[in-house]
Amino acid sequence: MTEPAPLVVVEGEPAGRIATALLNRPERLNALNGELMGELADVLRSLDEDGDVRCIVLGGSERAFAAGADIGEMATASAMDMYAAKRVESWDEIRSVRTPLVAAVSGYCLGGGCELAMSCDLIVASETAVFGQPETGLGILPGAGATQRLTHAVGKALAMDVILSGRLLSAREALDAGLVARVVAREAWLDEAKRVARDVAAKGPVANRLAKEAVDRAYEGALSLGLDYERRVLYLAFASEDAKEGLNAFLEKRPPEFKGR
Ligand code: DAK
Repeated sequence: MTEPAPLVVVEGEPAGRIATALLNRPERLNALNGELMGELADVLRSLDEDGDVRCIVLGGSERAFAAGADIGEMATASAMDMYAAKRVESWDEIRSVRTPLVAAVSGYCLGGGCELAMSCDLIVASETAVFGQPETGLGILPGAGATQRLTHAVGKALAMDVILSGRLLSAREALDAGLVARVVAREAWLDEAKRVARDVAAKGPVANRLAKEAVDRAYEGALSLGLDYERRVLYLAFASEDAKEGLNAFLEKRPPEFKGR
């Protein structure tokens, strides 16, 4: 019997120092189900514990970094299921990785996918990248940091536009707004992210880990409170009829009919 393909493919480099983790669920545009998130948290934890790895690149495929959390999985979840879900722990583990993380983003980077990219320390984006938080179109709201991290990155006006209206941002718009560090040619998305990672890895590893912590402290106090609040209101949204309608409408490939309850 053949082994199932890993949901996260890890590649090292002969010279050590950087490692690349690529999401590998192409038939679902890397939608983040519980299994993939668990595997990702395990991979990142073991790379974080590997003293030779000084920078990690996290990427998807050329078509999609990730099109969000898995809608099929969420469609059947109650508010209590969400509250109890183990997948929340995977997000927390990713947040606690101390090794610098570079997100290599090509194609769709939506919902939980955009939140995953924002959980990294910097984003290198292909000119094809599309960023967005489509959750409210599904009757739910971002639950893995976008209400806080996107707002910090791009400011209230644009964050409200993206979250409330579903506006998508091109790579250039994301660069101009401060969400993305660099935009590169379509074919260079992964190579350029690795090049940045090698630059990071050439610096003092202790200094870099401490600098990462210090930069995060620029807004960490408010961030923790905000993330906690966001997660709780997401659970509340899952108790609404609108959430059931929005998630099922996506799966049934039809526009949602929200009733506001
Ligand atoms: N989940 C599940 N399946 C997905 C998916 C997703 N997010 N995105 C795409 N797919 C599936 C499609 O259903 C399709 O499956 P088949 O029809 O082939 O069976 C396949 O992937 C290819 O997608 P499309 O056929 O739709 O491809 P297109 O090029 O036409 O369109 C698209 C690409 C990205 C515009 C479209 O697929 C799309 O709109 N996808 C959904 C994007 C979205 O709404 N994302 C936000 C999801 S909500 C939490 C943390 C985080 C979250 C929640 C909780 N906790 C810590 C509690 C996050 C929530 C979200 O991300």
